[in-house]
Amino acid sequence: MSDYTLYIGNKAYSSWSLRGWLACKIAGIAFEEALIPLYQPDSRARYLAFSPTGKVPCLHHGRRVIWESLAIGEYLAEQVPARALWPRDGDARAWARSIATEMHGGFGELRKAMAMNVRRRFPGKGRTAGALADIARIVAIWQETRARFGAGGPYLFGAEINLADCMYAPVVARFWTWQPELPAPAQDYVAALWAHPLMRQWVDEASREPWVHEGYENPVD
Ligand SMILES: N[C@@H](CCC(=O)N[C@@H](CS)C(=O)NCC(=O)O)C(=O)O
Repeated sequence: MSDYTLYIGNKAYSSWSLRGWLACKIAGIAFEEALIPLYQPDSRARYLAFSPTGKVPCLHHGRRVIWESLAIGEYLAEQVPARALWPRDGDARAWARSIATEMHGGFGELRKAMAMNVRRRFPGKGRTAGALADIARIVAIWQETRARFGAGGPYLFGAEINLADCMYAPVVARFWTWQPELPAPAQDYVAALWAHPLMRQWVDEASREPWVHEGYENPVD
């Protein structure tokens, strides 16, 4: 039995879980996946039993508990240095950490207006002024990152996805669902990450989940 356990929420909706799960996958660790659905009467109590914040994702490694998606990424980068979860080049690594942290702490308007639901498409909806402002900044981040560091492949830092891509993966999922207008380079990045085998696996598993939460199924505008 693996001594890593990753606690996550519904694959259809849990954007933070997707980040933690992708980080575990690209780290190449063997881990048990404990999916505990959100929005059930007992969800809060169940989450508090494994996570001090009562939130997912949460990684257990032996006696260690690591919560917060970015902390999980940092922990795995330290545990599995051979995998280069952050870029090896110092300039690229500083940049990657900055854009990952900007995602972790920001873009609340986008998150509010365009929730992640990898099973549904709501083209043209959710375009609040705040969401559009967040999208403009994200497009600029992607464009500049790819221009500086992405020459070797379709992802932010080239040929392989790293922790920065993990942090932006739920944004890619949101863009697939809500289809905001994007310049071609951003569309290309969305298409590349959406087609990545790990994203395909996540979406496929989400499509087989039984749980439906109305809050994610009916856009207001
Ligand atoms: N900043 C946290 C956010 C975690 C988070 O908000 N997770 C949501 C699911 S996507 C959650 O657990 N919600 C349950 C709750 O708030 O009761 C992280 O990076 O992991």
